Amino acid sequence: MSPTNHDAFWMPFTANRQFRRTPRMLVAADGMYYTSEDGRKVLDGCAGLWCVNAGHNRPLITQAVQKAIATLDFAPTFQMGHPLAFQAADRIAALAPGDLNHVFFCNSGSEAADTALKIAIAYHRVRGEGARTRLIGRERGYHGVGFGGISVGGISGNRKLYGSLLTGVDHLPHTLDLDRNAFTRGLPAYGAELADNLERIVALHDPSTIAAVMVEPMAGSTGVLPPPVGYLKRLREICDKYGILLIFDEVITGFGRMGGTPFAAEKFGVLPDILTCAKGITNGTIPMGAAIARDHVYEAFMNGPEAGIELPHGYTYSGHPVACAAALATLDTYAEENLFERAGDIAPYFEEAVHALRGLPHVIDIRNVGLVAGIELDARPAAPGARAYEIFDRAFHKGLLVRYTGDVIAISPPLIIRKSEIDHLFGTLADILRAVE
Ligand code: PXG
Ligand code: PLP
Repeated sequence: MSPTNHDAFWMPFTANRQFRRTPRMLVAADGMYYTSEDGRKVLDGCAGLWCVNAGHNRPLITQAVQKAIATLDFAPTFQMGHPLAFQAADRIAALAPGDLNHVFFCNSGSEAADTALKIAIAYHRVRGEGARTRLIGRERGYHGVGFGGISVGGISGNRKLYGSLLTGVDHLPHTLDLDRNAFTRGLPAYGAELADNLERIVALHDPSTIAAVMVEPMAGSTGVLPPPVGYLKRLREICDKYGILLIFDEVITGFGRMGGTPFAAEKFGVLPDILTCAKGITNGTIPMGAAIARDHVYEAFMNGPEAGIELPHGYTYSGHPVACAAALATLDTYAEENLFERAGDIAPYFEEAVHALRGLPHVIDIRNVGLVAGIELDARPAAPGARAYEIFDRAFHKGLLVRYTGDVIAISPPLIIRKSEIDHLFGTLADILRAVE
């Protein structure tokens, strides 16, 4: 049943008036496909919004959610507990690398980002280094839409309407370098030295004032920027040298997206002090996010009086029973089907397929890692993003859902995608690239 009134829902990150003229409506989903309102099958080329990593309508998850909501619809987690929250935290901690053992639940990637930033500042304060309050992000970084996330984030369009933001924030340069790295397969060879800008920022502000550096191991939302070889290791070294916490925002990169490992941290061999995740944590079914802290971070808080609340922070729905049930069943689904390994195994085929678009009209770069690809187009004069929007819209009407951001088409399918579906996905895109002006 189609709503006739499109005015009441103020749509997020959407051109609301443009949408109302040409609504694109989804009404059902199963496996690799959505069903549109007019009854067409639409291949999901972006796992919803980078979150449905196991594909749609997975029975284990659906049943777990149904059972949970009928058993314990809600339970507070402030000064109370329920078993599913402890079980889910335990499973997530076991999946996370190294001693990332302590899971703070929230409801989205944005809340996870703000939670991690607050933990980082508070961590220094409880250790007697209260002057460490500055946060370092990166140009083009995306950490959601809370005030912390947009301040540390580096997407000007998401910042400029919102006043002075957080103070005491600085930014590393982004790592996109088309001159040296265009059409790289996997991690770009050039750019590790960009991490050395952290030395300069540290020198400018003095290390004693800096709490944390937060980056996406692979910047997703801004248009798929895999990290240059050696870049993340260099960031880790500089953070260690100056006692700065390193936060990886793995909201997109988590849960197998990079192929082969649960998190990018392992894939790239760098352990952050805090790791944030969301999206794939419940396969997109129920809102959930988490900030996961290493032992030394958590333990720094566990020293005051035992009756004192160590971290005055939390959300009504932190560790919501239905979300925890969804998370547990999601992790079971990933494990039963070896989906992280599967993503790693099929990634070379996916890489070939996306790089076959090289040479088509408008394509100025192709970037990929794991089951993510970004296809960068030259912008139409005086109309940035217009060509990518047109491709996105045409794709939808041809039965393919992709994301676009600026003039980058982003592809991040569910990890269950088959070779024939990869062929169809990029074949459709190739046809559209040949057809658009
Ligand atoms: N951090 C990162 C790295 C993200 O990618 C968030 C935080 C925020 O998560 P929530 O759950 O608050 O949205 C994200 C979210 C896109 C797109 O295609 C990307 C995201 C969300 C919606 C669209 O550009 N990333
Ligand atoms: N605003 C008011 C008036 C509240 O009472 C609360 C929580 O009790 C919140 C905001 C925060 O809501 P949440 O815990 O869902 O983030």
